[in-house]
Amino acid sequence: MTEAFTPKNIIVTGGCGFIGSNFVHYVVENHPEVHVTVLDALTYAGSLDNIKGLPEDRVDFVHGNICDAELLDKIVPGHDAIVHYAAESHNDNSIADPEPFLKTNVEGTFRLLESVRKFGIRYHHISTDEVYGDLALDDPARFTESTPYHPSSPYSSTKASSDLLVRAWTRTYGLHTTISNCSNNYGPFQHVEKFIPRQITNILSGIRPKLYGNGLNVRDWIHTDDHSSAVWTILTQGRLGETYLIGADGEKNNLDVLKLILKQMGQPEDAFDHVKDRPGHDRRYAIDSTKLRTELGWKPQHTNFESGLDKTIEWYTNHQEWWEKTKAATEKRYKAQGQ
Ligand code: NAD
Ligand code: TDX
Repeated sequence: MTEAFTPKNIIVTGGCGFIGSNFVHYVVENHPEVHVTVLDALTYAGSLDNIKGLPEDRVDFVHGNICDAELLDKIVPGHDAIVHYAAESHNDNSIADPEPFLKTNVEGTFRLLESVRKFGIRYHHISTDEVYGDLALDDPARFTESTPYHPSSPYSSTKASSDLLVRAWTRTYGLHTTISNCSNNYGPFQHVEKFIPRQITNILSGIRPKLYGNGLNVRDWIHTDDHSSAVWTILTQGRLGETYLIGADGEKNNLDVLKLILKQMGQPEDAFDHVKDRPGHDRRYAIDSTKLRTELGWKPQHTNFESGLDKTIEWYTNHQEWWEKTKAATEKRYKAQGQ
């Protein structure tokens, strides 16, 4: 049994992106003894607005790239853990241009591991269920920690590569690490390129929602606050060297999610367009999170998807100034791809 870890001063990489910024908010609200340094390159997916208003004595911001070893030498000493969220995160972008995914997801993780090795601090690695590939729609199986890796896209193959680096550095150099693989997140601050925000902001902008292929692909949805509480639980109570899957039993196909969005936004249920399917589109993801629940006692709190979706729609409706800056460029990119 590993002793509980009580971090005081953590680095959160990618803390200006969707899930990273929600984690920073979660730590500030729930763990007053912890100071956070956000390290973020502010790519198209990151915005300082996502951490605006957080107390300055609790959160510092460093503008920089995780591939920058000299910068890591300067900022890592004095911290007791790195929680690594920074990534190129969008499958469609990885299909159009894989190179930044290799840089950030593989080389960036390598640089962080080398820094963790040099300064002897704790490391938690954020990963995805997509490393396991996909399941058939009629397969009763779900992913577990022992499912073989079988990634399909440039994005998921770079995430799988980064997980394997963490495992190898842990075994070879004895680093103190944990890994989590989570399912699809939803909630506030998610970039408008992703499925749920894209459809909500399309409707708010008078554009018809866009469904890839027949829409029967299944995703296993979890509210981002539940992801945050799970990561905190694993960071502080997880066994070193272990992987934990995070999921909230939220399987739904894309067509059903879209119909729910249309209904909750007062639109006819057929007011959307079918567009070109994603090449190599994974059919179904499904997480079995028994290990995390039984070993560490974690439970998701936001399991009513309709109510979580309603609040998410409300957030985008009330934060137009947050998303409209990136909306036109995102739709232009999709249009060029026939999506
Ligand atoms: P995001 O694209 O919204 O945010 C990524 C953040 O990382 C941005 O703030 C960006 O500026 C920053 N970043 C990118 N490259 C960087 C670099 N080289 N150096 C420093 N900062 C850099 O991503 P997200 O959806 O919040 O995903 C966060 C993490 O969670 C990723 O590791 C992703 O693989 C994982 N994940 C995401 C989901 C999901 O549903 N979105 C599910 C499971 C796991
Ligand atoms: O306009 C769209 N229409 C559509 O039908 C978009 C953007 C997506 N889709 C479909 C594709 C997927 O089946 O919706 C589903 C969800 O798509 P994304 O939001 O792009 O997410 P996904 O590809 O499932 O990956 C997400 O979850 C796992 C995150 O982006 C990853 O970072 C994470 O690892």
